Amino acid sequence: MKTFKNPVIPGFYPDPSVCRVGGDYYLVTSSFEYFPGVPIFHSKDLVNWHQLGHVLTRESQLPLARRHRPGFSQGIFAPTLRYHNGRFYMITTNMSISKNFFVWAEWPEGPWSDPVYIEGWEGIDPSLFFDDDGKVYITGTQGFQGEPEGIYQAEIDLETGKLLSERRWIWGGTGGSYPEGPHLYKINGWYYLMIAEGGTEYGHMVTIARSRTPYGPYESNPNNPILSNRSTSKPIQATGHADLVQAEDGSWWAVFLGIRPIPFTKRHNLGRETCLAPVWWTEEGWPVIGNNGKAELEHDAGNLPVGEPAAWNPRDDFDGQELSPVWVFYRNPTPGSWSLAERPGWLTLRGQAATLNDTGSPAFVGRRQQHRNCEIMVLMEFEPYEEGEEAGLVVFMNELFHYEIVKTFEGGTSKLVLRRRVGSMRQTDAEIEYKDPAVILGVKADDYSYTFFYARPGGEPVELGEGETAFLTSEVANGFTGVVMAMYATGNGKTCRSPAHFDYFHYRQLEERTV
Ligand code: 6LW
Repeated sequence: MKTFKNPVIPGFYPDPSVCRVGGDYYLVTSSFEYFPGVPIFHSKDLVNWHQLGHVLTRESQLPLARRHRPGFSQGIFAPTLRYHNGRFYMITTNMSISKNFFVWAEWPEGPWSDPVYIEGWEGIDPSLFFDDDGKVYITGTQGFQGEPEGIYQAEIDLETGKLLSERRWIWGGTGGSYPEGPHLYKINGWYYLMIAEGGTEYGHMVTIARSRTPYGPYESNPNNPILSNRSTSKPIQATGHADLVQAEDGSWWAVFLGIRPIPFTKRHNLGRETCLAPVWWTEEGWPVIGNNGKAELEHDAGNLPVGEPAAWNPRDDFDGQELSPVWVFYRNPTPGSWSLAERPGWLTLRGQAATLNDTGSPAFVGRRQQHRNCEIMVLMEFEPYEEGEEAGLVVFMNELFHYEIVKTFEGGTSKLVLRRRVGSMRQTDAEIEYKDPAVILGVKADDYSYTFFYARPGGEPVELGEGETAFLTSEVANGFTGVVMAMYATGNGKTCRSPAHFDYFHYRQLEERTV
């Protein structure tokens, strides 16, 4: 029996939405305040995914200026991806401006259109459904000012982005909190409305209802939820927010988010990850996801043409003209804050006034931590000679929760410093004088700690200290993201005179890729 392992896309890739075009599958996920936004992946087998790039690559598509207090994810919430009549549509919410919009493209690699904002449509988690009669429905999570919470729907004209009908409440779920994340499908003459309930934490679940007409009345599946790992001791928890797709052989599959708590804890640092499970249909015509409604680390792959995973490339030498799509900025990057051209073969960061603690955009190029056990290492050249200039490596959850190992210029001398911020608690863990321009900085992650080290090029690594993984978890730090490991620089209130150059970023897995 051929099997596959979950998560199929490890690391913070939540709220997956999938569509199939012939033998090709495409998938998008949420990206919150990271830029570019909405990573888009391609697969031939639903199991091995290759990132094509991002859907939202221009600031005009994704303004991320922060309006609210720190520590809470804004930006892009749950997107939906659909293909219709030669066009891909991606619809989502930008929480930084509280607007719903869609973009479209003829090719998944882009170029994607400018955003079409949907006036009169509020809330989150918008989804599109193309009916056989040519009508297009927008379905989303709403319920304001005394209205019942739940799923609302209207007809929409995708050429103009205008609503063609009144919005109507169509279902409130089965009584769980936060009925949200709807997707509508037409299967065998039924309209199926699948949603998430219970909140995106440990009570998360997927429920479904059906009707003969798009607006209902929706009849709830008597066997809801069709997926939930709540109240189990399974290694994958918080499963929910699913999307269905049918393979060419007629089999059905669901992608959904799940978390892998740190063993023996109820905390997770890698964010919500993209998982896959087979879907079965009961005789009464209701779908059941996974192992009788439970998601496992390993599932039967059925007839999926599962290929070999691509070899993991541990190292980026920054030799290309463009950054690989694995890299993201925190909010819209400030022009001049990064460059691959300034020193060819190196990534150059120029520290801005914004620090890691601000709601602006620091000079920051990072990638998701995708494995609980891994090691990252960079070779940095940085010669600060103005007070407060610093550059280094950060293990980042949000601006209130991060640990960093940096080279900085303080009190007239340059030093290596290890420090942490855990909410309002800030601490310097280690400080040593370090004058050489070049330094190797590294972090080794395991289930319970991040261990920081440095080395002189050609020298032995020296440990500077460690910090708990527990504080860099969603349960402690809030928000909807997972840990991002980044190179960064800051002038602590002004632009740095000295650039920081990174020769490579090495990311080594210390465990099997998907376990
Ligand atoms: C998303 C909502 C949810 O909009 O979390 O898990 C929110 N589900 O549907 C952010 O990811």
